[in-house]
Amino acid sequence: MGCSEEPAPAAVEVTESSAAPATHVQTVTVPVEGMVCDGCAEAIQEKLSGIDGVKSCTASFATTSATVTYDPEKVAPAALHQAITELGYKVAAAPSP
Ligand SMILES: [Cu+2]
Repeated sequence: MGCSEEPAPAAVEVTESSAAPATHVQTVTVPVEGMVCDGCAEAIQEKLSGIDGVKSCTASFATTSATVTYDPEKVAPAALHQAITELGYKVAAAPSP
């Protein structure tokens, strides 16, 4: 009896999905050989960014690598490697699947 201090029910929190809806992307960092300046990195970056399925690409001469965020349903890592090779650079090591 007396006063039952029932805690007020917490307001129902609407959980907003913070993640992007149903987009599966993967990020891979590809070590690139043959870059000699920042321009090389830019060229790689532009080339890879232009590939269908690639969401974004950041190539860096400082780290001699290209970090690519892509949709694996649209583009395979092999295609990324090929694009780099077409530009005259080498993929230092193919990441194991
Ligand atoms: Cu260069």
